[in-house]
Amino acid sequence: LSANNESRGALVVFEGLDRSGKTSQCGRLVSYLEGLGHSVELWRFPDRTTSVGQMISAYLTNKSQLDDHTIHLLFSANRWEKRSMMETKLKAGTTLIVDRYSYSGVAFSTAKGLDFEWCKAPEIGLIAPDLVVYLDITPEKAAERGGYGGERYEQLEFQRKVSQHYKLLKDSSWKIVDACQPLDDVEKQVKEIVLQHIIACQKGKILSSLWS
Ligand code: 2DT
Repeated sequence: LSANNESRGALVVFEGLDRSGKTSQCGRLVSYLEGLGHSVELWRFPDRTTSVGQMISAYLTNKSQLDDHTIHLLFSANRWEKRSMMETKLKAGTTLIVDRYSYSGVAFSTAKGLDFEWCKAPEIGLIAPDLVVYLDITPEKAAERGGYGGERYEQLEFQRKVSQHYKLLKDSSWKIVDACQPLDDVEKQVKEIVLQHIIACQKGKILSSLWS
């Protein structure tokens, strides 16, 4: 995507089961990086603010029913509609901390029984994260954490399947963090890993595309 050696922001994605702590860790990390003077933004997928995002939100809150393939493609479209803004921000030097990305897309849809390669196909060409922080927790432990909300997918049996499918997506950009540790310990590890990657991107690490 970029053939030059210019400093850029890092694309850091958080993945993990529901209740693994992604949202709190992303928030803490962004405050920390801002405090250090970094240019940083917190993003999340699905982005429910767009018109595609509103269709996704209606589906997740059980206000609408959609075929499994259809909703899969909407989640992907929701990333595609943000792709060029993502590239612009990264090239302008802003680090993006992203709560869920294509890995959620594939893990959740394959957990429903859709074909793995079919699920990956619409993600091809999106920007590849520099780092995926996987907050690792067993579905049972996650369920103990104050329970799930009422959205579709927030059920123990389904989360077990998602957990198995996430494991098939692990690649060299992944760092697995034990999310059963106290929040402060998770936070400390996350900060260290992320800072290393931000530095690599400042030194001109090339942006690449999914899936490689
Ligand atoms: P939140 O609870 O984090 O808002 O997620 N999901 C998410 C998918 O099935 N496919 C995707 O591509 C993405 C990004 C995971 C809402 C739910 O949507 C699921 C949980």
